[in-house]
Amino acid sequence: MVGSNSKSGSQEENQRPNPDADSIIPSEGDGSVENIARRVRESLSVTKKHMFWETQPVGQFKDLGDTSLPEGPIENPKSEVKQEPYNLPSQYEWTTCDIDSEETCMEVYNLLTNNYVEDDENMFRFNYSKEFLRWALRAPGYFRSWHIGVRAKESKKLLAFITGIPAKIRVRNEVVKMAEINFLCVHKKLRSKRLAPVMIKEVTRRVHLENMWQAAYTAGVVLPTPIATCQYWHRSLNPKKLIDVGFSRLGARMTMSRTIKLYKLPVSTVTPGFRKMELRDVPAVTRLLRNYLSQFVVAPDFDEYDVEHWLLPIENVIDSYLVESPDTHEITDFCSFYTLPSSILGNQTYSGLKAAYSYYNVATRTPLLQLMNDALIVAKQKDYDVFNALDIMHNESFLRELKFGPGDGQLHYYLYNYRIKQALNPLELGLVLL
Ligand code: MYA
Repeated sequence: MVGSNSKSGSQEENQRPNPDADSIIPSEGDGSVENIARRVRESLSVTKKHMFWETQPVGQFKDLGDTSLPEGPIENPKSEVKQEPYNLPSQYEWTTCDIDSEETCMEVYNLLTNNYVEDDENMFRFNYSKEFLRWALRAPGYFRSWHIGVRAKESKKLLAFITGIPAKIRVRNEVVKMAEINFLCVHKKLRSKRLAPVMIKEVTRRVHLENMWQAAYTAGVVLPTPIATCQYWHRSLNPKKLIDVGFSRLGARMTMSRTIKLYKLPVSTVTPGFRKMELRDVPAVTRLLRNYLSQFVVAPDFDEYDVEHWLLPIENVIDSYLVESPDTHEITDFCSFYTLPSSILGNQTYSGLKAAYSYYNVATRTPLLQLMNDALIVAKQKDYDVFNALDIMHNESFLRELKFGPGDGQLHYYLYNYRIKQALNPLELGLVLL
């Protein structure tokens, strides 16, 4: 999961005719008020007490820099796993959410639509679609018991949610069966009552019951201890709307018409043999992807079932394109993005933002820059307002040139019960969580 609803950074933005790297990258040296505030917040987080997280088998801030600690599992599997659920305050009860049920899926959708992740200024809130939730939660080999809700005992209203799905994740040379934890959400009226720790303990217990002992997750907040901290970048496709709704700002010395011209894209893709992925492409795409992901320190270990589930196109959920050589019919390149709209809070004209998020991209023959430009062109054809990408994998090589601008959101990656000696550079990460 994304865990961070980022919008375009407030610095100069990238609405310049020829954005040059030095002028638009905030990175460490950026002195904008937002970035200074964020760095102060983050340094405070490291000294903050974490009553719950300090009790968990995760990297602890006090151990930062202690290279004597070994990499790998922090604690051994337990010989016995608690059989009964954790206790909730008496007015609430556990429920297992059957995402196949239209009614339950609607309840989850409504809870998240009204209470899930917002940006720092509360202008946008993620609005995962029901189809997306079904796709995200019905992963190969999924356990229904890992889709956990909390209801009010009396009214039966769904008030909180957390999910896990099984995944094989490779850390260096070790493939580990993990849970990917996502969609942790507590109704706004029930915040700060320490419900989240109980939910995390309960999902942990249910993961342990399936004999899995590690997990991966992402969040916009700093917790003990990120294995990597990444940044979102945004490529305007509909700059006028993005500026009108406050997602981005008009750059200095820029007019609206110059901005629109700057972000204009060709009407059709340029790479010969560029087409939508089909079921028959699963073996070739799996080979491409496995080979590509093998270079990263942390990456999923995808087999053909995973590729079929995670990459075969589903309208308004996941888009995948590839390049089939017109001569040899070999599949040489691949790109994909998922659809995650955000609700626009309190705007008279617009209610939603249609955002594409870069997923997995592999270029072996076509330059990655050209492949991603074609992805932008398809996203524009499909009426997306913005195309987002993290600075992970090889994404940095195309972000600036394709006129992405840095966002104000950071995304921290975490592993549960697995120590990494040193924080990773985003370039070493080959994992995208939804
Ligand atoms: S990230 C998306 C998280 N969701 C949102 O941001 C939606 C909007 N916010 C909310 O719904 C609530 O604010 C949430 C917290 C539910 C986030 N990850 O109950 P509290 C710690 C982990 O009083 P609330 C995603 O889905 C916080 O530091 N912990 O707080 C991945 C404090 O602990 P400590 C978090 O605000 C989730 C404690 O909770 C997060 O009412 C991965 C306070 O609890 C967070 N995002 O509710 C979960 N935010 O005192 C971990 C706050 O120690 C999975 N907290 O600082 C771990 C692996 C489990 C499986 C293991 C298997 C082996």
